[in-house]
Amino acid sequence: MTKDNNYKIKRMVINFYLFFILLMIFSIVFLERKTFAKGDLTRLSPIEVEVLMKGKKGGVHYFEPSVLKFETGKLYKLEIKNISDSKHYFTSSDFVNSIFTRKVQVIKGKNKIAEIKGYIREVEVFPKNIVEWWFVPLKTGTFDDLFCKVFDKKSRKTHKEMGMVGTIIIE
Ligand SMILES: [Cu+2]
Repeated sequence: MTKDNNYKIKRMVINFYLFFILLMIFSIVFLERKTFAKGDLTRLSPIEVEVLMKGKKGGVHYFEPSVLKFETGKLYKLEIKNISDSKHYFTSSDFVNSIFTRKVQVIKGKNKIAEIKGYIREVEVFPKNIVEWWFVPLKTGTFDDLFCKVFDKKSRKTHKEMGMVGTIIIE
């Protein structure tokens, strides 16, 4: 009877220590992560923003929405989705001069097929494809120079002339 009780007490003590050790490990990992995110802005989980490239050859071409808003110091994942029948450019030199690009990811279907790192000046997306632009805005401003430079052979105009322009606001 006493042997049995001794054994139970021992087990309880061991369990208590195990629980305590696990708790220590979890708190260390959690605190480490917090410090890490605080120091490295690119390691934050991104805020997802979507912009669609829409239109029809010979008709209209446009960005939806045509106004994009961001805030400095936050990590964004801008999903540029071409859901039209033409290729499109996402070009804004004021924008690229005001951000830090972490990476650009190329998505095919549901799979990520490429990751490009370094300074990015503009992005071209082919029909029915998605490109993700991961960046941290650094400078505030209102930039009216977003446009698409592709030439529409049917209408003999550029997409910009047909309305494919936009504004990027960094607050
Ligand atoms: Cu276009």
